[in-house]
Amino acid sequence: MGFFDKIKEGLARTKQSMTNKINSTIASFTGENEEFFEDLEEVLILSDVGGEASMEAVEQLREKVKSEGLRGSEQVKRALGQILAGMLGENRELSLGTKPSVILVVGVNGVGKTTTIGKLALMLRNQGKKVLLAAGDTFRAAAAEQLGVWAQRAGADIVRHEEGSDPAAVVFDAISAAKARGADVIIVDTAGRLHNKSNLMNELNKISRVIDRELPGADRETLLVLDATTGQNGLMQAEEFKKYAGLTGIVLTKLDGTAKGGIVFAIASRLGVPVRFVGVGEKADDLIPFDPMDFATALLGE
Ligand SMILES: Nc1nc2c(ncn2[C@@H]2O[C@H](COP(=O)(O)OP(=O)(O)O)[C@@H](O)[C@H]2O)c(=O)[nH]1
Ligand SMILES: [Mg+2]
Repeated sequence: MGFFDKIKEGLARTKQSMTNKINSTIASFTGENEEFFEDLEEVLILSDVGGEASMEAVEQLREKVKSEGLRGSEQVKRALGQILAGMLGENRELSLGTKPSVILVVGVNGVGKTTTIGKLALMLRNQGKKVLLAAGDTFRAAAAEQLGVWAQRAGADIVRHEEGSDPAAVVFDAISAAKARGADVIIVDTAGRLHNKSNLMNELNKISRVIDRELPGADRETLLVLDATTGQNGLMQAEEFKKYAGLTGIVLTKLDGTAKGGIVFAIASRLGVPVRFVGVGEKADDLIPFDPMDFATALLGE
């Protein structure tokens, strides 16, 4: 299945709801008419785009309709697609130039961190990279076991310690192992207990210091995994992590499970951190590199 079809399939629920509503609102366009713009803003807000981003998109559209003299729903739809894509920012690949480089994966419990790491490991393996996973969620033995299953599936190495051990020590050992074995990328899994926020942030800090010290100058990505079905609540978590963990990207999971794909726009406008991948299912190949234009087109497409 092509890349684009996969987005469209993953967005099936969103398309049924958000896309249909946007398209039927656009179909009602009969020239500059305040009611049309209000309806459109409401549809965007109901689709989790968020108040601010919805207002901004509609404002831009209002101006475009006026300045370019747009007529008819096809022209308006094309203009909205460009505006929405523009709001999502530039597409950028992960920087993983150094050997080894590091991907630190953070986020609260249950959002899909471990699953995403498995999918990423497979994607990188398919690009010919040697991948090593660090089982930094030492809170439950089951977490390292789950990561072990993914390591096997993806053909990646794994470094794990006993339940309850220090995650920073796991990362230290993973870095030594990666150097010794010539691994290209280390992907670090972490625990996500937010009920004890300062504890969690301290733990992430300690991991970060170990990476700084053991791999100075190495390329590092810090990806926050967010569950799309949690809607606007997820954004509050994201702001916390942004403050303490210095994010370089977002992975938005479970986009297959929500009718409100608009959360992608709220993330871009509120956080200013680019969405790098979207998860559209539980299988190994259900992770898609995020492309703003493709996403906007798929969202508005037939
Ligand atoms: N439908 C769907 N389920 C997902 C996706 N990503 C992860 N999951 C499921 O979400 C649950 C929690 O995932 P897990 O990786 O253990 O989350 P973690 O606690 O953050 O490590 C599991 O049942 C996963 O299969 C996704 O993109 N779509
Ligand atoms: Mg996990």
